Amino acid sequence: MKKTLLSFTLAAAMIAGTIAVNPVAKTTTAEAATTTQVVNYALGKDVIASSTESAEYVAQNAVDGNMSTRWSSAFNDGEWFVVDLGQIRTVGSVRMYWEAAYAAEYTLSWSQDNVTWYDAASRICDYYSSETSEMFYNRPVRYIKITMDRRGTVYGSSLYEFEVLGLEEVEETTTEAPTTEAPTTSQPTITNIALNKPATASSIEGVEYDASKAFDGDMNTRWSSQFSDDQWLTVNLGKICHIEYVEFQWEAAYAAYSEVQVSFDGENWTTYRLTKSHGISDRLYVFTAGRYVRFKGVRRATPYGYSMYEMRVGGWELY
Ligand SMILES: [Ca+2]
Ligand SMILES: [Ca+2]
Repeated sequence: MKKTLLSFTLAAAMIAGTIAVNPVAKTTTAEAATTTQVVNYALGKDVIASSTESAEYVAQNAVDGNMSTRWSSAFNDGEWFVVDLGQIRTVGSVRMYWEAAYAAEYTLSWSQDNVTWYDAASRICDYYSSETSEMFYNRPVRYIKITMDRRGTVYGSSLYEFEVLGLEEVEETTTEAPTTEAPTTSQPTITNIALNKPATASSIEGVEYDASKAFDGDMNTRWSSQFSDDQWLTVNLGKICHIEYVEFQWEAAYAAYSEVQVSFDGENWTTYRLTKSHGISDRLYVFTAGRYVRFKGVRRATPYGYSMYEMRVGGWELY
């Protein structure tokens, strides 16, 4: 018995020796390592929809991982569907892949118990986009609902896929060659890509308050508009950029309600709602791409115009 054990130990030592010098076998030592991956929690989960256009376009098609199948609603505004993730998940973002029949306006809400619901994001899409994303900021979520508040076409609202994304630690498997690992998750550094970029405004209160003052990086200078609600301020980033967020540093004359709009061409705009402001500063995450970014005043907080020391656009240049 003892002799057998010794033989086994020797044999194991010999194998261990082989492992130390054999590069192929060496990868087995990384067995316990973990890596972070993006996971789609909605994939294959239960979905309930308010309607379907026909049996061909059931809601399950929006979470089947197949980009050639889709959910399509009846031809009404206000149609919705709910996906049940099966358990509470830490959700980073939601990504939607739209068929031509898109929603011009939609709301995402979430729940842990399918009873109490919270709004997470609303968006107005002035024109068609094949893909939109909304941040969930790692909320603990089980149910996610999308309501198609307003249709972009005369048809219903139609989604190829509805992804609910989160980050998960997964064990690296030894069968994966290191060279075929997922691309690095490191992203470019976020800077103020609007700094010193050319800007235009609907109006100025006076020559010392021109549009460029909101983009000069100086908190002692500011843009100030004339005294009416319908005013805007646009910056041209010069290149197509990833836009992480838009930030306003307000003077006392702030916007009680305002919108952020993003455009590739300066003519067609996608609108992102801003929640009611209490002044000082606001930051709105948009997670989109574009070249032109516009502050659009909806309602002033004071009898004066809109005035901001700085309008910052956090992101990086794409091309
Ligand atoms: Ca599908
Ligand atoms: Ca300034």
